[in-house]
Amino acid sequence: MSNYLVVIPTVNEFHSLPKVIESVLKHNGFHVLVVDDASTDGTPQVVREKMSQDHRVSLIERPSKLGLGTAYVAGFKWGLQRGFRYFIEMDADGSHNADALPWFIKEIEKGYDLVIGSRYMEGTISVVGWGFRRLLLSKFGNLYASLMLGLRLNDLTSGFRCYSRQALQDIDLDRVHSNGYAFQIEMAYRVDAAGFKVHEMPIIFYERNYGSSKMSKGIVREAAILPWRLRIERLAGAVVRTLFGKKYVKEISG
Ligand SMILES: Nc1nc2c(ncn2[C@@H]2O[C@H](COP(=O)(O)OP(=O)(O)OP(=O)(O)O)[C@@H](O)[C@H]2O)c(=O)[nH]1
Ligand SMILES: [Mg+2]
Repeated sequence: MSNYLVVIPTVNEFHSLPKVIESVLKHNGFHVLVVDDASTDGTPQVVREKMSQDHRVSLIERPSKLGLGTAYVAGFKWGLQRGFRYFIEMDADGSHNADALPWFIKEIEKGYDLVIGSRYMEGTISVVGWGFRRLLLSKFGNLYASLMLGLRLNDLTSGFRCYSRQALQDIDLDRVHSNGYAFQIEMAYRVDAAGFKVHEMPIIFYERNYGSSKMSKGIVREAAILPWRLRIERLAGAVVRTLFGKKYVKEISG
């Protein structure tokens, strides 16, 4: 199967979503799944209208704002059940340019399992419309997470990325509990820890023009704590492996 699923999580993205969906559908082989969390501005209606025009558009509606991470996990499981080969994460607010989609496929088909669209490659910053404080927070967050987890990646928090089916099948999505930026960090960590190849390619990120940010102080706090949680998990795994051997660890982790 040569189909690629673009998963777009939404909360009140009525103004930008139609354009984003159209920009994805311009590319052959790409399907769109919107995972909406109880938007009140007519976002699901926009998706239903698109669904009536194009069979490549689908919608999952959830009853309340349950978080970005669980929205993606629900979308990935939906796509795995339907046999999609590659899975792309994309924001609904216009920050990610769909022209990069074929490039993600080109890169991942070189033999990677996660390709991250990076804003910070080779010492450059390709972000349009951010102030100094926002940029500093993002750069510092990335440096902190990559050093803590020993991952040599420039943009761990980027939400424009592409996974192989194999990676999503193997990492046990039920173990992923974070939301927000932490979700992006945790997914990259788990894909890498499972022995899959992670790669970055350059993208340009544009600050949203419409709607409002869903990010909060809680989400920044979650991202700050996550690397510690993952390190403790890794340490606990190593201790159990030393005490009981590899087989036992495999059995308890299923
Ligand atoms: N389904 C769902 N989608 C969410 C949730 N939180 C955020 N989103 C969506 O996830 C995408 C990224 O969220 P944003 O608020 O744009 O986060 P951001 O890009 O870091 O912040 P901005 O600079 O304000 O754009 C958008 O498409 C949101 O609508 C959530 O709890 N559930
Ligand atoms: Mg955004």
